Amino acid sequence: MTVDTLSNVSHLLASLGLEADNPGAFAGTWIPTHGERVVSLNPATGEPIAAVHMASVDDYERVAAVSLDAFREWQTWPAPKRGEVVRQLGEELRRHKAELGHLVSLEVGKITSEGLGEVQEMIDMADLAVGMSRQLYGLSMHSERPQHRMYEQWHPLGPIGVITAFNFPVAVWAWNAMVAAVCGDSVIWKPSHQAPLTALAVTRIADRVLKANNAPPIFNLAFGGRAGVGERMVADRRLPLISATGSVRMGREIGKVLADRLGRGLMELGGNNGILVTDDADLDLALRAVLFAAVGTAGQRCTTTRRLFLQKGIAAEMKRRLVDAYKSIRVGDPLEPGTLMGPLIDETAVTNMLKAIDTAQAEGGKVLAGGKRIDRPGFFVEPTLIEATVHMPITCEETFAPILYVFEFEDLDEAIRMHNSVPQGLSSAIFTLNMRSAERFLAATGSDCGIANVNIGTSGAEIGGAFGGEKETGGGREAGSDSWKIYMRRQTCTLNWGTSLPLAQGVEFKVGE
Ligand code: UN1
Repeated sequence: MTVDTLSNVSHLLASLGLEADNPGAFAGTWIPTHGERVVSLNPATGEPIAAVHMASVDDYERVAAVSLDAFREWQTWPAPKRGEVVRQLGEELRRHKAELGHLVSLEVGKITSEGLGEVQEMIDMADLAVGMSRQLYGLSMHSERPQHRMYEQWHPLGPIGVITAFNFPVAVWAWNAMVAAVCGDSVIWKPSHQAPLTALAVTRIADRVLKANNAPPIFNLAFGGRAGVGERMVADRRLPLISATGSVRMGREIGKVLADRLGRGLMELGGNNGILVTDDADLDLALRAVLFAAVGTAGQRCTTTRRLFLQKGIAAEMKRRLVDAYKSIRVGDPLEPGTLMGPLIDETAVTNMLKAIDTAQAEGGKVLAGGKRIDRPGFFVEPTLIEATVHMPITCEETFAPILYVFEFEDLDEAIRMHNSVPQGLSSAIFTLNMRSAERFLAATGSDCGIANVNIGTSGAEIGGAFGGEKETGGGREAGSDSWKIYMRRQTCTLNWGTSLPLAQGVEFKVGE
């Protein structure tokens, strides 16, 4: 089915098995929920799409019990067999890419190509996880004792709690769920308050694949509030790992609860990502990259470029070109071809953006482009460029909106200092054609972020690498590389196949001599 044939919303919902009113809890089957009714709005019009009934804490208990049982069985499946189920899930998502991408656009306002990209990110994660299912390697070590063998192995961990945000309503679940599944874990998903429908649609698809394979119900869902389901889930000792994407404030609250029960946390929190552009940079490339990274997804990615550092020699020209480009960005219906920027997610997001612009101006910033709400239904704003200095406190904050603060610098050391002076540490980039400048940025004394790019913007990371950031971004790593390790428990095994009992460190303990 193509996007064109799905222009009718009820047709789209029906094609994904959704109704006008939906239960917001899945525990191997959809269960009646007892919480508040939440209407998911189309941020491009402010109109309702469909409603979901939240799970209560009691509903959550049912979900958790089913997830624990599912885990107990699933952990006994060989990892490559688990991978085969994930492979089929990837295939099923491929089949539904158009509808799911369209629903992402409708529910969170992403432009068509980004809505489809979001689904592609899930498919890519499935493919990656299938490969991982045969590569969950442990090391073997040389024992210091004769006739001993020492090695480590990785076992499934348990039911994993996954809390996602509206801006990547399904891809971030896939980062966690696909990997957790091949690792032998079950997943309880608490999707965003602002994007429950895409989560429901994906859970339906995943459930079909599990049932077709006679697999236990490892992909469950509890759509609930932060207070209530969220708090219960984070405090739930049956869940050895909580993976949470959201604000620094949310991460701090979760971190405290996890610290108290000594649970594992995988945090992907705020970013305040910067791009440095040096005098020798390819400015055409830099301009295109800054635009996608600062304006794409209406500035609502954790990897969005929020700070731009321009070297003095090119600063005036880059600003001029940026102002022209900002004025020509097509803002509007995200599903219309040619639109580059859709709406913000809701009214609060608009208010927060306008407040940040006011604060920036009060702190001495100068608006170079944009700065206003667009007068039409929905939550549309102008992409905004603000000339700033690092002494403005607002530039240390993440405002989830398309505001780009522009700074100037003389030399690279100064730029790196300015760049690293914020509390967040997710993504970073430098535009330069000078090898020394590039390496300076990537050195240990360079960018302090979890992601550092050269001649590429801060957003749009590939899933093959480990994704996450340092400092207040929370330190978690998801998706590729060896991120799978957090979803498993490591066991160090030492096996004595000899006839004596030598002790490590040369300790003697001879009983009866
Ligand atoms: C997020 O905004 O929470 O690198 C994740 C990117 C995307 C993921 C963003 N692949 O921009």
